[in-house]
Amino acid sequence: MEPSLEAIRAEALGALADAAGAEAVNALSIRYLGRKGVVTQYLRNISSLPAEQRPAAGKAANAVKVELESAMKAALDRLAEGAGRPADAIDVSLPGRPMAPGTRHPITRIQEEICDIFTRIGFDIAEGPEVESDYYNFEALNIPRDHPARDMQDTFYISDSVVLRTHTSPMQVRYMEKHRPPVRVVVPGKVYRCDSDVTHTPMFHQVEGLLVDRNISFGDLKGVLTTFIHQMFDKATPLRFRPSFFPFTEPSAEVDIGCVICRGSGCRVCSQTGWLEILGSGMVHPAVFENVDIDTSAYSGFAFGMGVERIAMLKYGIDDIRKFFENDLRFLRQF
Ligand code: 2U9
Repeated sequence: MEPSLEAIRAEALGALADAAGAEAVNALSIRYLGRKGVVTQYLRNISSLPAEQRPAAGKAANAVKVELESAMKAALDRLAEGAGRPADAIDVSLPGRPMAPGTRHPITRIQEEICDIFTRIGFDIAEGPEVESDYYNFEALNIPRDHPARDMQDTFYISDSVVLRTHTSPMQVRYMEKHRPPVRVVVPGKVYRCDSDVTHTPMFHQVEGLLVDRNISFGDLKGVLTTFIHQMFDKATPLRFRPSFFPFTEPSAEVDIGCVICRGSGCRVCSQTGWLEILGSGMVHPAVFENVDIDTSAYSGFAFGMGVERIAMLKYGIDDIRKFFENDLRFLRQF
């Protein structure tokens, strides 16, 4: 017995649903709709039916033929769409790409290391504006009008009375305006000077400290800075205090450590002296205290300042400061 039109239709659609690729669909198209295909054969056989049955049988068989043709075409379109998927389509089954976690910049690390040592011995941390008034950057710090630091060659001027701060000291003045003694504060941050060579960049980082209380002496300054240097470098690092001058401290001293490269015997880095200058310091000048209304008969204090890049260069043995700012990952990944 010949299969019914409905059985042919169901079988063809079932086989099409299972077809895995374009080749299988084309084979089904030939099997059902080709010259000798099942549907074609069925249509031919209609001519042998009684005349009154032919129109209805022809109409039903043609409808199945059209339905199968369009189902085959739709299946081929679907498969072609899958094969031609754009190359950048996301394949959610692939493992994720690992993200490089990144590291802190060596200058950030050293700056944090310096601040951590001081916070452990009771200092607060304060930060201030990088665009600063002439008053806070110079005037309040007893830096006279004719001082070379005020020259255009040394300072970036925004206007006659506004500068890019040349040190973090202005923030210490601001801090004393808001906090009465006892004051113990370190100020990290970016500072700006018109200077550029292997050991100077127009922007660099400083950490400055200030301690003000009753009965503070130069001995306290020496004790705090010795503790700091022995924690930052090595417990056995030799150091010396050398007389110096800063307008905002009196007396003033620079602090040297035994050369970390040659251990004191003399080399290119320490200019054959065996010593490296590491920070500046001194007892806060009475004129600075007067500007912030601190009674110099009751209080005294000391201050110090250091360049973060210089400390990093000595600690890591780097001979060119510009390496810190070129953002060469081969350099930065070493830290
Ligand atoms: C106030 C009073 C005094 C901070 C000080 C230095 C000495 C010093 C330099 C070292 C290298 C800066 O990075 S550097 O160029 N700093 O030598 N700084 S005493 O004295 C102060 C600060 C604030 C109110």
